[in-house]
Amino acid sequence: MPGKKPADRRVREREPREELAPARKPGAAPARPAPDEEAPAEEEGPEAPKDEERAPATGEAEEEEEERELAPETVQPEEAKPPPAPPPRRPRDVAGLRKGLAKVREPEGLFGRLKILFGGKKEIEPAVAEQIEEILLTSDVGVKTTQALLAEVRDGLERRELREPDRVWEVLHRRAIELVRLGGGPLRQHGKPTVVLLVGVNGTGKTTTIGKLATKAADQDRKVLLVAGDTFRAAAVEQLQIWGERVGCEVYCGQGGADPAAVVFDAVKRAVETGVDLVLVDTAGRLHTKTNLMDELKKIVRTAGKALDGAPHETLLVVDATNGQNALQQAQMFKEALSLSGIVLTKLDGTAKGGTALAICAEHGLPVRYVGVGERPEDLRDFDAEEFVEAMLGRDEQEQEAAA
Ligand SMILES: Nc1nc2c(ncn2[C@@H]2O[C@H](COP(=O)(O)OP(=O)(O)O)[C@@H](O)[C@H]2O)c(=O)[nH]1
Ligand SMILES: [Mg+2]
Repeated sequence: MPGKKPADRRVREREPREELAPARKPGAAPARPAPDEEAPAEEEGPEAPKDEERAPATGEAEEEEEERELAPETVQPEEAKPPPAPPPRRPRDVAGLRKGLAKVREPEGLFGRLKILFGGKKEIEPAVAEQIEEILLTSDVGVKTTQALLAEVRDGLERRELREPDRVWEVLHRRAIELVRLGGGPLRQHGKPTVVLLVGVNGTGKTTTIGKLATKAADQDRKVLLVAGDTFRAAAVEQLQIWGERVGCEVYCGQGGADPAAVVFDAVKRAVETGVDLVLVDTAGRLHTKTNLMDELKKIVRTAGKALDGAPHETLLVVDATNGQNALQQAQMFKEALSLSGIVLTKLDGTAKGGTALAICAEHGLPVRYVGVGERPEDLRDFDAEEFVEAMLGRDEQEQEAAA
């Protein structure tokens, strides 16, 4: 069997932690295997166990009661479900996040432009709705989401029930929170090991996010394994190895050009044997072969499930906030092929627009789980709807007092 050797293994032995991060609350929706897959053909599975060990196709997933306790809150926007309870929260740090979103708050940014528009006005005229719309549309909020965000303001202004700038801010703020509050929360331990797949097009920040997530997990004394599922680009493997060294965790790589699904299968097996808590799988964003990227990713998903029942427990789509409408299209494309459990929105420090988070949440029903606000390991922040909207659209206390 080719591609079985962990080419570069750098291990810093850690005492496995007694207790892992608590499992998700019971009753959360189960992790779903990739949608619309028929029973996968077995020919390509590396040393794959046969059918009975395989993760079921979507149609069978409803019967999987036993998995529910540890399963994530996979978002299924089409189904009517009660809103998930918010996960346990760390203290909010609006000021900290605001530093990362500094561009959004500059005069040419989303917040900055709204602030200028509202500035000094005692009363907002109905016609101002058009200007708010223009600002939202040019800030990557997207057409549908802009309408959703603005409907109540527009209506209120037209009826003259809404006149004061303070109240208009309030409504926008509240609607924005409602749009992005999808109850994702940070990664949870779904069992040992928990396998997480990161997908997304090239350059969005998958490998960097893996490094950041590994740093967080290692800081909590969790044993991490990084897996190089992008086997065709030597640079991709090297980049992951650098993160492995930095974090002090093992990196599992196949031989150059090995079948990524085979590498993932072996890596997950190894993680089970060596008591790893968290497996983070890096994947390709574009292929240098004729294989279709989505087919390859689906195969990785199937193979992970053969190596460990329920794996991958989460599949995160990494999206670059500076990509605007492209980010929305990427979400659509990946959502159609894979069962995504959420979004990592990167490079928010690099955009004055900032509307991508609102648009992805509102249009795709995918919860943002983390936001990237820089290249350092500590620049990955857990996403919290209130904190995010307050950091982006919240006014300074001084301003509010001045307006009162
Ligand atoms: N400013 C900024 N840069 C980022 C962030 N996340 C990733 N990057 C940078 O984006 C580039 C591409 O990231 P990489 O992880 O290689 O993307 P991949 O191709 O998806 O694996 C690198 O230069 C990263 O340092 C972020 O949140 N903010
Ligand atoms: Mg990469």
